[in-house]
Amino acid sequence: MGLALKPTDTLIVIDLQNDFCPGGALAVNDGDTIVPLVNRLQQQFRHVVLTQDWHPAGHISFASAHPDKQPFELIQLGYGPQVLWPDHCVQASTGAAFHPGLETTRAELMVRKGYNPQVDSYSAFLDNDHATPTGLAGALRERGLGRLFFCGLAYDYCVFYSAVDAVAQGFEAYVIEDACRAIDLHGSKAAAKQTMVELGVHLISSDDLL
Ligand code: VGL
Ligand code: ZN
Repeated sequence: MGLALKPTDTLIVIDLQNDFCPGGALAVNDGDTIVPLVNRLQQQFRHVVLTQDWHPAGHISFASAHPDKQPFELIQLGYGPQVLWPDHCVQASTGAAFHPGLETTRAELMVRKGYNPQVDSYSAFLDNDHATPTGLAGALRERGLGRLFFCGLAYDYCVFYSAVDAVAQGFEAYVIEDACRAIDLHGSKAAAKQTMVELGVHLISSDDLL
């Protein structure tokens, strides 16, 4: 407790999918352990949005799509730097499905991203070209939804970029840190945290809400 929630506050659960959980293609350490907490958090909110990383086979973010490249290498693409990942969250695969323990009933909106074969999309709002919107900002505004609370996977990639873009779009953004887990590649977890603080993202604990 501590933070009183308003009726328009919205919980956005980022990419809580099999491939980001232990046993998955791009497993985040302990990624599955947040599922019960995320389910409890959902009960506190009138509005819940789920996002889903949703790549076509051969996606440009896959190392396998680039000759001589290995997963976790950084390359330059037309739209900027891109980490190359193992093949993950291929559309309609088991890996792309939500973790089976995730409560999905109350989600009023599910946003899929990363479906353009040529452009990756970490953020729930904008593709990595920083130009193509997913439509989420407009959907939230049309519904009159206000403060955005983020949880899910991965803290230092899709949660981070979503929270930063939320602020850029004029939303008040909160990241529920203990309801996230990080990939932590080359110090990305600490860097993400520092940038979020600098840009005015509120970093909170689930204790503030439960
Ligand atoms: C993600 C890397 C690649 C994420 C998605 O959900 O954080 N990370 N695709
Ligand atoms: Zn991805």
